[in-house]
Amino acid sequence: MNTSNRRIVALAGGVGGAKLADGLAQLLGDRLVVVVNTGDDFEHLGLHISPDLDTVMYTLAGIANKEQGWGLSGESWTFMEQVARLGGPDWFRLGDRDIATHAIRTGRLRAGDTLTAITADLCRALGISSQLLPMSDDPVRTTIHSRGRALPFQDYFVRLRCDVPVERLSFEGAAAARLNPLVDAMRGDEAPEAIILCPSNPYLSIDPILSVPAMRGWIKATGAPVIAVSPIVGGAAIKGPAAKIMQELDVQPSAASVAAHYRGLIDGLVIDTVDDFHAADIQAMGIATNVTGTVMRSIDDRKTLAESCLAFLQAVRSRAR
Ligand code: FO1
Repeated sequence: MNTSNRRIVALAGGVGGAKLADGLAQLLGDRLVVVVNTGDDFEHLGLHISPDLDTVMYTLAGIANKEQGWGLSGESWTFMEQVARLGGPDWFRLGDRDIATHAIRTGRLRAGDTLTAITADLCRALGISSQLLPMSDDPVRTTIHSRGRALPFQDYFVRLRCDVPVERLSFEGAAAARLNPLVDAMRGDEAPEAIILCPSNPYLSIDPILSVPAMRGWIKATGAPVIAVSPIVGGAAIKGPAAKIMQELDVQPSAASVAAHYRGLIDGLVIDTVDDFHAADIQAMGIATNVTGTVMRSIDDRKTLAESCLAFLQAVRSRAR
């Protein structure tokens, strides 16, 4: 039984990350801080869109569209129908109710509020007790380099449906981006008890967070045990292009490759039971393993995986002592 009141930090991007964050939120409530990727953010139809912040926010609020993997459940699309009728860009679809989030966020950003403050207010309005923090209040934009072209993230992901080979990724603006001040403040007595890298795409969702220059130093300085959950199960991604990108970058899509990707940063990796045979190789990298079911089909699965992560963190921590 964990009786500590210290916070647990989860790093998360899209759907997989949001699901585990939800499981952790069910167990931890206001002890959970989710640091969210904003490398996917962009401006569309004059609105500032923060897809990963919204995916995590809607998931924790229980209002996410589960089939689609983004946006709100029970959504209507009259705005998009009219955009299409007027000949506007309709490749990136904004639902009628979803637009309320983007309009409020955009207006407040233009008035000088920070993404952190706006996110906190949106979460409060949606009854979320966990804290969601953008990785930085400064702009960082994930860019895909393919066949001599530099593609903004949503062009690659939505407009081109990831159907071009990834040769390299860059995170524009990262060099100048400051760590979210509320993350930076979690030091000393306020340092988190543990850090969890959610089963988000390592290249598209977690690397942008780690690209913020002060992020890795902050993680080390907390002294907290760090674990990750592999988003690669049986050589394939549960959702999204992670395995495809790994192949394009000449990396074998496997849980062992995820361990190698995070080597030096993580103390432990949660892998699926079907990947049990990778455990010895991962342990040889100095990374502890926890083999369990990692595919989250139901809301209960999210909580079960979160429980397994918290138990694993206890074991990793006592190993380090
Ligand atoms: N993903 C799509 O595949 N098609 C869309 O039209 C789309 C619209 C959209 C609108 C708001 C939002 O917050 C997310 C949206 N997404 C859409 C998802 C998003 O592009 C990606 O899932 C993430 O950026 C990757 O994590």
